[in-house]
Amino acid sequence: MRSVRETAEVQVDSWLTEDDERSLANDVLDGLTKPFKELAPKHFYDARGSELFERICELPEYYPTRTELGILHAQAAGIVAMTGAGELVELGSGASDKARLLLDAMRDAGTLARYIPLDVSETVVNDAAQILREDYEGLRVHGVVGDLERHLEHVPDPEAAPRLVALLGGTIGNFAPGTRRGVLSKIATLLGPEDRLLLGTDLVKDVHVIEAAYNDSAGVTAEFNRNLLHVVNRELDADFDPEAFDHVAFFDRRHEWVEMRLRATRPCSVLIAELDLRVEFAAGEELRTEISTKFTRERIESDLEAAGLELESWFTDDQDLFAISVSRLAG
Ligand code: AVJ
Repeated sequence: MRSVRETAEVQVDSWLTEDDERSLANDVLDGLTKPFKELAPKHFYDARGSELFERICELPEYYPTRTELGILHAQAAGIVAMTGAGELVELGSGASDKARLLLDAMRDAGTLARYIPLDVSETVVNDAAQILREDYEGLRVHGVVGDLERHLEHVPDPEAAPRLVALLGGTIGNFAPGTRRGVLSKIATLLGPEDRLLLGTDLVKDVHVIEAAYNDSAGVTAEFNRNLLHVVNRELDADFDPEAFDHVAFFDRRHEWVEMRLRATRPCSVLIAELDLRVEFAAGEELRTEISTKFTRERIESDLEAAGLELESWFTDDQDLFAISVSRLAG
């Protein structure tokens, strides 16, 4: 006889293929041979990069994480009451402290059934699955290891309870406007009529506040930025001297985004052995490593609308630093 235990079950599916493992190689080949060199920010997050990002979140200058947590803390119960949600789909889940606030609210409301974290890091998904299953009795976890630009169709179908699909932390701000609309449209396909999208976005504000958040005095963001070169060195057998690059971060008012760059302080000739590629940097030449968009409510509403979504609630902090919007399929 098979013993049936009344405990939660965990399932984790990985959709990453060998091609995806080549994605750094492809991005480096493409990005470092462009007239203005660039690399995608998703490659920051190896183990050391993830650790540095967690340290960034604790810096006094870096307001987004703690502000978003404060908003969630204040609003989670209301959001769950308003939606009746019993399932959380978290895209780019990372460390699961934000998920916990929503799962707590669902547990308190008696609706909690399932958690579906999606992240490119298998470790992140496995760890979240393991820890949350232990902490929430009866919770089922169905993890998806994949890229939110390409693997959303592998998010399991909804069950009876309404779901919240959450894209928090301001991650959506990493995408350029056109890509962003595509991502939001794909996310909309995960929603049924009773489901909601929770989107965390950093807001346009005093440029000094924004720029300080990306130029912290302890230099953690600079290390995080340079870590990208360590990733390329290790993964593609390259010989970047990360110390030859300065961290640059500034707010571009016209595009309303922060740009992070790495600036060569001297001429650098870099061999990327695995790609059989030599890349030359002139002294002062810059490599763009990230954009981080700062939003207005109008911009979010129009992006949502373009994706077939309708803004339902707008939650912010008392200084209007950061916002969590709740939206649903346009009726
Ligand atoms: C994780 C993309 C939201 O854009 O603020 C923090 C990453 N980069 N400091 C952001 C980041 C530099 C962060 N996101």
